[in-house]
Amino acid sequence: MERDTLHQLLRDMLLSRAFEERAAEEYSKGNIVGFLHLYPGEEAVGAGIINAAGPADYIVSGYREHAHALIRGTPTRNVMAELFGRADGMSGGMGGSMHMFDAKRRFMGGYAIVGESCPIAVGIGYAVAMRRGPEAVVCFFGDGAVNQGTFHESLNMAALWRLPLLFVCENNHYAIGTEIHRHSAVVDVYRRAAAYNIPAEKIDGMDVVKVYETAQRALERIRSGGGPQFVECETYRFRGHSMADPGTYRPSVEVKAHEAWDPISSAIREVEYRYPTQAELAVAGSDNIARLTAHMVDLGHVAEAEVEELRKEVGAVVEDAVQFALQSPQPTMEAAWAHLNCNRRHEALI
Ligand SMILES: Cc1ncc(C[n+]2csc(CCOP(=O)(O)OP(=O)(O)O)c2C)c(N)n1
Ligand SMILES: [Mg+2]
Repeated sequence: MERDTLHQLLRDMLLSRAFEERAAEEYSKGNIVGFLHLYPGEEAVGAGIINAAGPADYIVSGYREHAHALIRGTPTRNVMAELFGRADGMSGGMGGSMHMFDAKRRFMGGYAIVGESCPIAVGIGYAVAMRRGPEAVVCFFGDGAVNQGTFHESLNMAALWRLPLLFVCENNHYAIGTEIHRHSAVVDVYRRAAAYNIPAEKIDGMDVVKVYETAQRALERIRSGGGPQFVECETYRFRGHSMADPGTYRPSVEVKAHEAWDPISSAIREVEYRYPTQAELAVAGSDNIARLTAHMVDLGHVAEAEVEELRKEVGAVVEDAVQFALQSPQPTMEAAWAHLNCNRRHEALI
């Protein structure tokens, strides 16, 4: 893989991580309110897939989309300002965390409803097909979405009409606190695509190189008229769920099942609720950023010192974004009206 591509992937992942960790901090200060779904641990999926897509392709995301927007190229300042609900936010401060939108970069949202990205992506794919355009549509969703009716209807229509869609499941094995084997009768998500005749594969979503190369191949097939493709990326998120087990040699499902029977550790968990430290995460070894860095150091593409520089650089970008967001004005009531498309004057609509 090209050195520049690897550097881009690493920078995107570091920026996403720094952004999200800072967002958590700003949330606890009260600068961000409402829901805030963060992405640490899953960066390899967003970075690999979105970098493989071309600038004309459309990206449809869910409610965990800040990093997707950043990787797509939306300025950090505008993403942060949106989290702060300010007028300079990418949705004018009207959307907040779950409703980011950047039409210029064909970043088509930001949706709060589980499974909502699928029919939206089908609609965009249908429009592309009707115009006989060369674009592809990337549709992100979580493992929790695959039990929604919208997911199945969307896969069926996409396959039936051979739409240029890349379905990307970010499978972190949990839908909120529910492990996949408790919410899905089929735990190998990619196998569901077979019911709709869509070529599908499951890959290691912690390996950004693998994600990037798989997405590139899938997008090539889509562009050459192969119809929709499906990629399941197995990943793990460090925030939002207890990252109880650093022992990557055991499947976490197995470890959790055993822990559930340990009355002492469950009692401790009741009183001690905290996120793992950076040192604990480093021991866990599954950090996608550490893996990419090691790969690049091995190839002689980057030196440890450069990575440190990069960390500082993205840290400064995020700091600048926070200051920008703090100074950005609150949106006005007029702006709220301007964005409201409802039947305000009771016109006859048909
Ligand atoms: C239709 C619908 N049902 C329930 C919810 C509440 N909800 C929000 S996130 C979530 C879990 C989704 O899990 P997954 O798709 O695996 O995404 P992850 O949070 O793991 O990234 C649920 C049930 C919702 N937003 N929409
Ligand atoms: Mg999930």
